[in-house]
Amino acid sequence: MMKLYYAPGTVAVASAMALEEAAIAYEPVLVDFSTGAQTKPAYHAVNPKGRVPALESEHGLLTETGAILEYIAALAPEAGLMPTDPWQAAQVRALMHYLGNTMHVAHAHKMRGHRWADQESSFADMAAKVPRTMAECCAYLEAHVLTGAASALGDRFTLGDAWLFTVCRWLEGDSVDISAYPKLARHFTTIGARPSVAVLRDKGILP
Ligand SMILES: N[C@@H](CCC(=O)N[C@@H](CS)C(=O)NCC(=O)O)C(=O)O
Repeated sequence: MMKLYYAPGTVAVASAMALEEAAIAYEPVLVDFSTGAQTKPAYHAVNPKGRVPALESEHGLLTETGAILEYIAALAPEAGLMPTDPWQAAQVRALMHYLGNTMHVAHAHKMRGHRWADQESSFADMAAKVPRTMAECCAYLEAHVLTGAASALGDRFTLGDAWLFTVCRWLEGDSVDISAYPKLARHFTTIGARPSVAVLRDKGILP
């Protein structure tokens, strides 16, 4: 059985949600951020990046949310987590790349400023800007990306929905009021009501 290394509420939630939606059995393995487990040699022996998620498969370790999600979708095509139409699939990937490369990075400036700077004053400056950069991302998604009724981009749940839901859970902590973005708020509520989300709560993957 595959193992998913996760910490509750992190971007690893998207991978866990995809596994649940694909009905793929997996063993969740907690990486306890409260003790800094992700920085310790024991976890670095598993994932030298010191990050979650990491998916241990029979072939070896897979990291990066985008790669993990696509792997899960490919393992369970019957779950329809990625559209078969090339253009629609590309739209889902465009959303996923935006979430990973822009929005997650903007969010990380609140708690992880040490990745980019050394001085305390730099951390404060970076953290102070997070509500604005995250709000700008929300405004962009609201105006230019969210076109679907039941999901972000259409009528079917896709990998993009799992990742978008995961990132939107961070908005309150980033002092962004999701209700200012009606399509995003509706998406958050709709996806949050899925049975897979309840399962993640039961398993402690979603706080
Ligand atoms: N590009 C990676 C980013 C993974 C990442 O940064 N995960 C965060 C949690 S949301 C983490 O493990 N942080 C631990 C740390 O910075 O110490 C992905 O999308 O999977």
